[in-house]
Amino acid sequence: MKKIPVALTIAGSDSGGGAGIEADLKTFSAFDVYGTAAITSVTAQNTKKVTAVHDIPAKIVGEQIDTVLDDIAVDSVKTGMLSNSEIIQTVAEKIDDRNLEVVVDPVMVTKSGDQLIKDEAVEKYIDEMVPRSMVITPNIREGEDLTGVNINSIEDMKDAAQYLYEMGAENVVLKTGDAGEEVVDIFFDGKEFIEIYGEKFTSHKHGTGCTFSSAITANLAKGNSVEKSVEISKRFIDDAIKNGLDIGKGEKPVDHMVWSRDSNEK
Ligand code: PXL
Repeated sequence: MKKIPVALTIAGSDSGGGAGIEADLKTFSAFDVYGTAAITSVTAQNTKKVTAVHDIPAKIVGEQIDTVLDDIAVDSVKTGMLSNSEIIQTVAEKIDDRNLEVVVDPVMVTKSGDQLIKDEAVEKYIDEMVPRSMVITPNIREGEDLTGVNINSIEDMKDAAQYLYEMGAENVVLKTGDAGEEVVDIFFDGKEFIEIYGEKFTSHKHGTGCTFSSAITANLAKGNSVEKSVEISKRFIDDAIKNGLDIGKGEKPVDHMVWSRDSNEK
């Protein structure tokens, strides 16, 4: 019998397949990690827009988490779209009851500009999810919304990362600050700031946040440290964007399977 690391994603479904649960499960598979899923919302979505959102009742979200964890030894957990206060409350309770160490991707707005968290839930998200993050992975806009810090420079990014740490997040990856020709991510673990530079991309960005945080989760499931998981995931997401897929007519998706293909197929 084969032993395989297991990850759980607690997130929304993107019917277009590029982001959300679909991205998470593909990414887990790409790292040879077995994926399990608790679905929080169903979105009707393609690469151009979100046309409908249906939130799953919080009780059913909680049941999915409990039922998976009652039977399956899960090595790592991530959260994505948590659209309303009831779902946030339930997920926070499960994290506490089950002593989960979670990668928190603070999903707020899609690349197509559609909001995935209700206005009423933002304060609750800040209060409940930031302090429960083993790793939190906001982009600049999410970093601003979570902290209230206006981010216009690398120094501002470090201030916002420090602030998120003080709010209770154990590790912060604040993504894609402007660094001229390049972009920079700031990694902060409460001790030192690490600047991670990468290419600036202009297309194939659908699913980047979900895929990056899932890659971190998969690497944690395999027993890698947080810092090593972030470093591998940054190289992975850059390759996934660079080799993005010609799917749809809007913001095209990353290639979650990029590291699993023969190079001559890319
Ligand atoms: O932005 C990330 C994201 C998270 N979750 C779902 C999404 C998206 C983006 O499209 O659709 C379900």
